[in-house]
Amino acid sequence: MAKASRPKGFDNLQDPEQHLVASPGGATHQTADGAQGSLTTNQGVVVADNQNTLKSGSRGPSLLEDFAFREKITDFDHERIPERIVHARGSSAHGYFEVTNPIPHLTRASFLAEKGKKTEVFARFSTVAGGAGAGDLPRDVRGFAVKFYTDEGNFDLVGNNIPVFFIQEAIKFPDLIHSVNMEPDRGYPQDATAHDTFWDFISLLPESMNMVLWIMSDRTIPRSLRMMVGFGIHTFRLVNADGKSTFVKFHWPPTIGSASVIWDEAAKINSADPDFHRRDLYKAIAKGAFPEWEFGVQAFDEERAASFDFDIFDATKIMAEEVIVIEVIGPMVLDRNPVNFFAETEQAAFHPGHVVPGIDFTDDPLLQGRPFSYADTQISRLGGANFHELPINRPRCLMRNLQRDGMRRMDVAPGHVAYEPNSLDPSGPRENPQRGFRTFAAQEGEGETGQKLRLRPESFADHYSQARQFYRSMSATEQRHIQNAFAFELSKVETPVIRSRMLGHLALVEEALAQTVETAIGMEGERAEITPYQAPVDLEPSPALSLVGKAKPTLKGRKVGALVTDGADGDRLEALRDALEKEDAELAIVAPKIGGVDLKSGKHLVADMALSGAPSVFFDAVAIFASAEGIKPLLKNSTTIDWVRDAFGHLKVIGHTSAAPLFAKASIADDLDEGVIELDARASVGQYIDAAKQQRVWAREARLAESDA
Ligand code: HDE
Repeated sequence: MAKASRPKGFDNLQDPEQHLVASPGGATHQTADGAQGSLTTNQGVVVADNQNTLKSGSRGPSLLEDFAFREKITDFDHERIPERIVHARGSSAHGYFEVTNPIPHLTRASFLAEKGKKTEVFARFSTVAGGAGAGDLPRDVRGFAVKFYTDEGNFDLVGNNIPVFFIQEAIKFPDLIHSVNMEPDRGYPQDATAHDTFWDFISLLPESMNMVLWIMSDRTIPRSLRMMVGFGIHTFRLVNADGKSTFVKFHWPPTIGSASVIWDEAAKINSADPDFHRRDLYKAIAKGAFPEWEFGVQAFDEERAASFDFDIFDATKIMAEEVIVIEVIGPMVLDRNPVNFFAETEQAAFHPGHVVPGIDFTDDPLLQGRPFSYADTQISRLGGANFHELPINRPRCLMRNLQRDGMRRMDVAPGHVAYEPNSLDPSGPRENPQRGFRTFAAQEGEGETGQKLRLRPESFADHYSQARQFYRSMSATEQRHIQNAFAFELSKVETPVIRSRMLGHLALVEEALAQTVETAIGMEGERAEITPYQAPVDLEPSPALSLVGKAKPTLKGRKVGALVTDGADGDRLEALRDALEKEDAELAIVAPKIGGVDLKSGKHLVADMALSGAPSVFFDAVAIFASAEGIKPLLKNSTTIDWVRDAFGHLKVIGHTSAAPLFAKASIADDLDEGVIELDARASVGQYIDAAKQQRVWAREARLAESDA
């Protein structure tokens, strides 16, 4: 902002030598002289005094006449709108989707069919269970909702970061959500599945077993929203210009790879920084490290669909990548933060019923229930049917129709008629059979079609085989994490019969899993016997399901924390910084005090974070740059000991200079392994980078587990 246009009084706030003088009202006065910087009421009246209410005498009662005060407080009183009934806590960003490999053979949707076409998008990521102010790292599914503002209307793909769902039928959704929500009599837990009502419901719902295996895996504690895979879940239908239909599943793998935190980290991050994911997304975009995904589809025709050993309309099942490959259509890049959280993130109205020509529904009974629900909820959340007029929800293409009026209508519709057909307004909007949305004329089912039935098809009845396949596709580490997650969650369940029922289900998934969990929670021999409707079969494992197996060796978008003491060797630190920059990774300097440290060279190093507010759980890998003298005060400090012990226990690569006394204090000196690297020469920086690119020292976990046993 040019200095001249800055409101008078701001200058002293920019001045490091500032000297603020308070008024009797307590505030430092900031006033404007021209109309430009003036504060006004909603009616545009310039406010002369924003510090004091109108009173009868300076110490007398306030006057009702003070319209500026009343307006300000009334606005404030009504600032909140109802939060979303699910997915209340979310973070979002703007960006674009660009077609690099068009799919006109599959769809006529222009935003997918034309090479080079760029479409504006708005993506919102969310947790499901917690309220808008809950923490970012509970064990929970993450929402992955994207609004594509296409030139043929808005398409909303409202997905999750897990490719299957808990239930097969829309009518069960309120029950599912009521079971996971805080328990109605006691009002807790705020955002966790680890409680009786959730596991009671799940243990009575065999169709949820596949999803339950996924949510007990590390997918539900993502390292970053930028590193989550998105899935459309349902089978959708694409229709090309010749009217040919193809089934698809939508996918968004992140280009920097997918990664999760460890459960102990999740708990610690949630308390040290409940906004960990939101902050990470915002900061990455602000500094130009734009999150990116490859948007693609698994496509298959009706004939192929009939050959699978599960029903493609059953949302509790995955389509293995080994069976149908993902065809990448192009990148989705998020390159702009919202300007106003409320106007954009809070007021965004996603809706699976928002489809464009070339994209169509299928008979998945879960998908069928969604288009009704999403419009309905916006009416109470956003105060009426005109939510499409809010800037974040408006289509970017021309929108004209004869729908009128209603609460909060903002458009001023011109014209004499609001009906069709009409002869009075020949230039008014008319249907367009060529360009318009036409529902695909699907041949509905066989046999039972035409009868009104409340029935679940037999083809939806295998509830355990894919859960078993998921478990068997995991690495040993991932299997251990699933076992631990079940043990943790079931230990929080207070009613023993619920635990017994879950053990019975786990035995149907995998006997060894049930046994490990049983032992871990001390309930050997207390398993309920469950007779499945359909006995599970052994499916081929799908290696693509393992996050660890699929991890990319990269540091791109990752954050390394360097704990630096007074007297540390700055050259080593700079060598690491250079190497990390080449990998597109970030280095954060953590110092005992936020004021920074004095390096060996005498140079002062400014800190990014103070040790007390930057536990090592914030970082993907760490380094310690110490000096023999500088480390001494830290040896007496439990925060430092925790920093190092946690970094080691969370399987991080640790680079260091002169940190041996700290390892001894943290009781890890005897366990140091290939992931602890002394940064004594330039070559060792390369070694550190190679090790850190592997994300974690997984072998350490097995070793530590063994030594614990
Ligand atoms: Fe949603 N869901 N849902 N859902 N859902 C909502 O809509 C609902 C389902 C998902 O960032 C609500 O605007 C029903 C599956 C996401 O704003 C509500 C059923 C999947 C978001 C609603 C489902 C989702 C929502 C709450 C069973 C994964 C957040 C506020 C038929 C594919 C979108 C709102 C955002 C939000 C209802 C099932 C994902 C109440 C009835 C399956 C990511 O309308």
